[in-house]
Amino acid sequence: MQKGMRKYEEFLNRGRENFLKKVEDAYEEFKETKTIRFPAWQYGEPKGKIIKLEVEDTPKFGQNAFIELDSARTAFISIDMQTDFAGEKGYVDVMGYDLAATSAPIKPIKNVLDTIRGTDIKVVHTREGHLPDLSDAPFNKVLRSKIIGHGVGIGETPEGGIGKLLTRGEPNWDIVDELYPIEGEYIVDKEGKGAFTMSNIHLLLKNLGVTHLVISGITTDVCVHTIMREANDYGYWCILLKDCTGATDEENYKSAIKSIKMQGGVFGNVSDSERFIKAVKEAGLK
Ligand code: C5J
Repeated sequence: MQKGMRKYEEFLNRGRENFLKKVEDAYEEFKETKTIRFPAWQYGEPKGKIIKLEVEDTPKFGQNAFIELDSARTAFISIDMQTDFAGEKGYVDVMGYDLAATSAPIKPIKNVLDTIRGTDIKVVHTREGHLPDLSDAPFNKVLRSKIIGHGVGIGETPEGGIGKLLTRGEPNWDIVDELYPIEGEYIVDKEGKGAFTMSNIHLLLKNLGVTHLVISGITTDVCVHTIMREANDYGYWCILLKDCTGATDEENYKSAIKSIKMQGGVFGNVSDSERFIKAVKEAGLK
């Protein structure tokens, strides 16, 4: 037995070789085509149309590549596009941040929704918020929100506000009108920044047969990054559309985008709404 190799691992060698052969094949194909092909060996033949999406700074900064998605196994995720994060007298506004940055993604997300609605791409919206009695709200989160909000925190209504901050059922907690879900789309409610440990999203995506996530929403460095990291760990292929996301701080936005691209795509890939819309149209979906 090789030093450092526990005995039981010898049993696994055949699986390892088969798996590495698939990796080798995909690698050879990538070298020739600069494309990460849809892994039909793993998920089965495509059920929808293949979307060939350009992603930037892949595998290295300054290099572009493509990734293939099966439309029928793709979900477009719109994360926390709620008034609390993008509108006046909401949570982010009360904390004193510039709403221009968090509301900027509304238009590009709407452009994507207009393109994909009516296709077989699934649409999932998430909302961050707590039960009205705050029984699911961590004390640390609520206290910190009160401190940064100068006395008005989660569960309380700011002066002139339209409802209690980050509280389920309040008008400010809901998704902004421009991006409001339509029939056939999914809504995931979550208490945390992440969704995979805090909601039914993993089960929902599994039931829908989703393998690839096209991600949008706010804020880039908080909920968007947390969810992207969780999804990536579970093996979903994640692509963030960089103009469809915004943060409360420009430097954090830039760092969040950059960190995704490290290590050849440590948390997935980055593209934008124009490239995605073009790819959807070229796939013959619209
Ligand atoms: C934050 C979020 N920023 N949706 N939540 O607290 O990113």
